[in-house]
Amino acid sequence: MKIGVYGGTYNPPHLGHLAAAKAVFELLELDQLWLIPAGTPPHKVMPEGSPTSSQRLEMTCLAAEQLGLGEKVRVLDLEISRGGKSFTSDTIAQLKGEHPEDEFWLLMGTDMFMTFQAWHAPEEILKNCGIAAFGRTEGDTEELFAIQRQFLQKTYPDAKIFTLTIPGVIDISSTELREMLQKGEGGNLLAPAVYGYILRNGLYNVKVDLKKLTLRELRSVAISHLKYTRIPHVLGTEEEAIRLAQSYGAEVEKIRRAALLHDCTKRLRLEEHLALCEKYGVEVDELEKTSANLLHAKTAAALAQHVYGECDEVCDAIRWHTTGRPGMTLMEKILYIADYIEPTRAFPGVEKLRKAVYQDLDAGVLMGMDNTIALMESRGVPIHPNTTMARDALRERTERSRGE
Ligand code: DGI
Ligand code: FE
Ligand code: FE
Repeated sequence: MKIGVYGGTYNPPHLGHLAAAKAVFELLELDQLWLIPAGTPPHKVMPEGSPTSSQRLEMTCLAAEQLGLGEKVRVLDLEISRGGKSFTSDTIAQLKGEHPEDEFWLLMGTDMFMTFQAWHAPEEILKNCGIAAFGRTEGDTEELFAIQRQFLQKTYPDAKIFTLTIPGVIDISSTELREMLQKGEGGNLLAPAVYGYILRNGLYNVKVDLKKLTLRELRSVAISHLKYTRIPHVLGTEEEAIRLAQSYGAEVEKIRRAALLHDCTKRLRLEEHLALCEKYGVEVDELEKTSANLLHAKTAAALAQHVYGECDEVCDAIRWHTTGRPGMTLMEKILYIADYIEPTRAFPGVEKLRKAVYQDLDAGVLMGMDNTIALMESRGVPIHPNTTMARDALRERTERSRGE
């Protein structure tokens, strides 16, 4: 296997890292890309607002997911868990020792490449891997690269060196970026999930009140809670909910906020849901105790209320988005069904359901509930009483209005 290794402090990981990683991955036709956040020297005093090592690790994981390479990209904690500052030569030697059959390529930006001979044990590094240097700015010309490449090639005759300029790559200095973040700028230089994570944890002294986030900020924060594969679903739900709110006269801003947060705890395990319920005093019945699927609606509503300060209407829409309940409000119905028919959903009958929803909301929601119940029955999943009661109440209501 051909494996690219890209180390850095990732403080924070930004779009420059991602663009470079992606370009090298493709140009070198790598099979794997391993991102390795560096450890920090134990004696070094970090400026206020600095992320901890594990927060840098988490941000790097969020950023890595945005590459869309799935299992082909991994984030390794070996330098962070080793503690203190690591020499690249040790890291590479360790990786090569563990994976002797694989071919390693060390990714680095221009500044690192230009001073490579001054690193600790460069010959040791070159014994175990090739180096892939990329120009990060328009100014890093191939000419400059060539001189250094020739020098290294002469000094280390067996070295494998590959240089590439990545056209249009965004040049971002982490130092400047941190200063920008402090001033409330720079969010556009980060993957939304990473920016959301920074806001959520108040890193780099960003001063935001989580209870007063703008819709844009809330979107980033919401995305930072999600697994990469769920992002299109949540953005699709927002889109569908806007359309439905416009058709049926609901408050667009509120339904958008509800849609963005509706699955924000979907990533959690059952124990984590139960811990959140305990923390926020959420009552849990016997069936819910066994089902993360049922609990995610309640824990997401709890975060919406207690962490993000959302109003009752928004929280209720989130709370009832999985089961529904008797006497659902317009907002609750819209979120329930937007979740079901949003553009990325593809199941037999979805087109018919979409049509029905835009013709008559109640009839559409009822159809959705009937489908869900039938599907769960066929799979032997225990149905929550709220689900059944919600369906019965809506059925009665639609039958009554038909009879009139
Ligand atoms: O979170 P999503 O996947 O976007 O959708 P959702 O919140 O509507 O549903 C999540 C899961 O919950 C889905 O697999 C179906 C399941 N579910 C819905 N109603 C009930 C239920 N599971 C049980 N056990 N009982 C229910 O009444
Ligand atoms: Fe859900
Ligand atoms: Fe959902």
